[in-house]
Amino acid sequence: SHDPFGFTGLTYDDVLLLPNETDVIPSEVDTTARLTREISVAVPLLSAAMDTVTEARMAIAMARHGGIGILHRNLSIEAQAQQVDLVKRSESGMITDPVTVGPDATLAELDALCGQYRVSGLPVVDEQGILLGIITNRDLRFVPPSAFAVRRVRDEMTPMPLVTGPVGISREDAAALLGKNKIEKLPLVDDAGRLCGLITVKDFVKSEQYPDATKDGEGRLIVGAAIGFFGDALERARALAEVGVDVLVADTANGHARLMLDMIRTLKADPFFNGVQIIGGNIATRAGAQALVDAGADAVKVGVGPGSICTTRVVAGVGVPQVTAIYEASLACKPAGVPVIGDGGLQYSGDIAKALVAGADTVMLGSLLAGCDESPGDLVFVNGKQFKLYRGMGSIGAMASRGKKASYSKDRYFQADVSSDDKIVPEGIEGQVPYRGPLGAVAHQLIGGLHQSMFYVGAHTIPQLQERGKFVRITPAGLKESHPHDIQMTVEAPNYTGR
Ligand code: RVP
Repeated sequence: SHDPFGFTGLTYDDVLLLPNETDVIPSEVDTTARLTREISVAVPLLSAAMDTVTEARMAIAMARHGGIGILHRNLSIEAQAQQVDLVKRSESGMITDPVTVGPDATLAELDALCGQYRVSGLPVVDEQGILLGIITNRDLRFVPPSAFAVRRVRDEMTPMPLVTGPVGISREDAAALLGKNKIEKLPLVDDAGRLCGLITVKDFVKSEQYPDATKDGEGRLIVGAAIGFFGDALERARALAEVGVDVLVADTANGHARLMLDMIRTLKADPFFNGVQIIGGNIATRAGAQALVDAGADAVKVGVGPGSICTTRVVAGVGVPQVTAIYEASLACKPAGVPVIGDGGLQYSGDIAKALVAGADTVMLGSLLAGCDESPGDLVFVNGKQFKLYRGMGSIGAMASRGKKASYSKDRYFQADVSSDDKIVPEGIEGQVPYRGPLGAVAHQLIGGLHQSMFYVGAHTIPQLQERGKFVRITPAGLKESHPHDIQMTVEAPNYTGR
């Protein structure tokens, strides 16, 4: 007869990877992984779609370091589309649709635009798109700030003739032109003098600085964005696709739901979304993963309740310990060639390799990234130490409408119909994590840890890691032995701050 208690679920702290014969040098491993059916990443990390983790700044940083950021959806459609736009414009081989300014704009308006897009200057065009000149911070250096409200772009810009390039110019020729003329921006114009593109020195420098960056066919950074699965979700998906989103994540706390499967089928059937990869989630069982695979998902995201800020397992008593959940999902995904994303519950760099060996292709991180400079929110000081706020998308703070700002987070927990904030049943909490500095430093430790895992296991690549990696189950005594023990830590390591 059927065993009502099923099988035992294990998580990261229940297992370790066995060391193996190795000829691997940690710095030489290849961590390329499959994010979706069609997109690979140099580094198997995603930043979580949470309003204290991923907005444009984090997404840009994640893509530069070889992973990808998933923009959260606790904001209006317009505001989220704007975030996608910011990432897609942040750097590129050639900007085909550059942000421009008109000659009659005030310098204050110009300044606001430059701030919004984090650029140092803009091409100036008339209403027909004809290039009139260019204006950069070099032109503004001697303009007193008091004059910004009244002086206009046409008075301060460097007017045509400028050094320009033809449409379709090669990367090498563009670099040569920039260098020869000692300029930072090269507008591309057609025969009629219309602005058709822009190439900037910054983009060349960035591609040398970030050789692993995750980029699309046009050299722009790749970005993902979360959408819901009913209501205005389709409208949101369209708006995001229109501004060039690469990956849509149909995101709920229970992805094994009919509305979710319908949503994925709808997106996959609509030719409008041909160029966009669709991720479905979250699930924590083999059957849940199979349902998403059958609906056509390009990747399956796994995790019910492992998140550091999540209370689903105590509020609802539901979930599957994450290593087992990943393994179970992989049983459905592997044969179909659909990548698995292990979402939530990772506390240390060593958990990344454990997730991959269990059957994940990539992992999604919340708490490990929420303390970075690039995550939204300000630093808070507590007893002289620096922290950043981090909250679950199912927390009261994220789900309540509180005054003017609407919350789009409730439907993640199927509570969109709850009309008053005090009727919300939260499935997450609000807290703070230690401040960790720039993502670059954090990512270096996380990826460095993965390199060490691969060295110990004897794997040059992620597929080898998955094939050669074997677990040993441990006891609470083994876990105690694994962490520093019987000593008082006097110096914090950059990758270990205690338990
Ligand atoms: P962690 O990395 O352990 O902080 O977990 C992050 C993940 O937790 C997210 O990617 C998401 O799947 C999940 N999450 C987000 N909000 C909540 C909640 O309020 N319960 N859970």
